[in-house]
Amino acid sequence: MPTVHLLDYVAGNVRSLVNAINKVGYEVEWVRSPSDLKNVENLILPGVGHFGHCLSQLSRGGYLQPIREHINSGKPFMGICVGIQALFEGSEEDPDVAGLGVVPVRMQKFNAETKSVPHIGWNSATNTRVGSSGDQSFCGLNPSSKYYYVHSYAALYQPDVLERDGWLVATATYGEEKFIGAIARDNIFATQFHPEKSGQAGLRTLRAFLEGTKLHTLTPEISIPTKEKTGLTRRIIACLDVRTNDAGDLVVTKGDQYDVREKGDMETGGQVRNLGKPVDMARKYYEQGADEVTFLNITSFRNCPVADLPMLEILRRTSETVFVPLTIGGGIRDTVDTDGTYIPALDVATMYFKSGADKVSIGSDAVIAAEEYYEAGEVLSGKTAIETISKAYGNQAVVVSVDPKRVYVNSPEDTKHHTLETGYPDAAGQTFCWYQCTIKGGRETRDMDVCQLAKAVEAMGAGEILLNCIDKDGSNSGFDLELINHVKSAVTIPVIASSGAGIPKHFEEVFDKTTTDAALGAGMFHRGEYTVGDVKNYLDEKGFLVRKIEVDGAC
Ligand code: 1PR
Repeated sequence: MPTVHLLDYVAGNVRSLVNAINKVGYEVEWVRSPSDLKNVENLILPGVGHFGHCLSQLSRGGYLQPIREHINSGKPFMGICVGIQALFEGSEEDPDVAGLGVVPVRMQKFNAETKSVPHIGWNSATNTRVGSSGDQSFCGLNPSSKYYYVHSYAALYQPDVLERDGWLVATATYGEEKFIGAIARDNIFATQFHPEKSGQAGLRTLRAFLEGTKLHTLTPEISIPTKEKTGLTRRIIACLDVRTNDAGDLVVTKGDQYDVREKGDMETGGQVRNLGKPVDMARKYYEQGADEVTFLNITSFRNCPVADLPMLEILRRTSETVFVPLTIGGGIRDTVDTDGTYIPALDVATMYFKSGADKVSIGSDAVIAAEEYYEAGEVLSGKTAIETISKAYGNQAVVVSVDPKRVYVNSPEDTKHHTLETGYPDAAGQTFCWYQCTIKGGRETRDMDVCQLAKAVEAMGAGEILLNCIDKDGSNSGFDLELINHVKSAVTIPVIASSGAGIPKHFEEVFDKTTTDAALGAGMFHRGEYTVGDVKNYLDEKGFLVRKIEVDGAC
């Protein structure tokens, strides 16, 4: 296999990138010291997290000048995510830290008053010259393809400024803001999106870079989108609740209101529902077009040494064949290992990131941390799992999974919690309710409502909320639209609607009647009633923008 060098000085969570590079026929060699760069031909600089942290680390390690020399020598260079940002002059995120200054732009934060920030999901990367100078694009990019982005800061696009200097520029639009999604000039190609997480479209760009493909002509049928639809696609997530069944096998299961055991039947009564094997099912959903796959480890595997957690192996194997973002939840907290060793949540998360996870999802621990936050007078401790992990890996890497239950009251004055007036009164005719947070898979209720929790975890640095609803879980009756709008009005970070999806129309409803940023399904996919593709086709017919599955085409 031909080789490519990877400079992973900062993040340490590039397993998916390595897998993607292998998938397109190249082998990775690591840059271990600045002097290695002299002998490198193809160089890839990935990066996640904070601009300042990455650039300072590279500077401290003595890498900045050798990277400049590599670029100036004309040898191929690719930057990914913070790797493209490193090429810029600087960022509002860390104004005192300088970038390499190869590209004369500065980044600024997306406007959070008009939309959720971070910008998470699938968006375009369209050559600004497509349509004006022949239907050409660069480095395998395609105007009808979608790419996976996750960032809060962006280089806003200024027409022709870079093009005048010979740069090829591909842009995406988020709300009212148009920003740079990818750039190329001579030996440089860099993307704000993650090619290794962008399915076949992303693999095509990686291959194009490694094979030295520059401009390519687009075939007419995939050249320019015919409809005026831009921006983030409607993100569809497949969720797999994983646990060991009574025979000790790790299986995908699914509950009704979180009860995952079979009912009634003499043969199966009381057994954990077994709906399939986690790695195989994740791959199936990827092939059906899932935009993300989430694994929730719904039991704690208490007797297992942390380093042997079965979910680590599941992630390692899944990330070999699934090239969309992977989230892992369950047990992300400070832990005492079987031998008595204390393992901070950050170290637990690091193991998952190194095994191929892109995000960790925190449930019970987030509720406890939020309680402490309010007890301390809304002061951050800096020590919680959310804070430590988001500081090290960026906010976008931390999801908080919320498991609320509806509590009815006669009037808002009957509770100190955030209430809403519901269109679905209870049997006693009560028309107000609040949503109570639970921990330990819904087994324990806490004196905190879902909006309090959402606001606290946003303040701590969570990048996204996975909003379940115990009343709706497994009901096939549609999402709890009232709950979703309730939480959306409390935070600016993205919210994933979860629980209750039973038919494709439920996804139309949730995107139509709420401002949710993504929607998640589980049971309807596991039982084989619908595929992810069915949901996307339905949304497409209804005029929603969705990412379509691409077959592996030549660059
Ligand atoms: O508390 O940090 O260890 O995390 C535990 C995680 O496991 C939490 O994210 C919690 O939501 C999850 N969990 C715990 N027990 C259960 C259970 O089902 N007994 N599953 C559980 C939660 C809910 C959803 C489900 C949707 C969609 N699963 O993620 O996939 O409700 O289902 P549907 O489309 O079939 O309605 P910690």
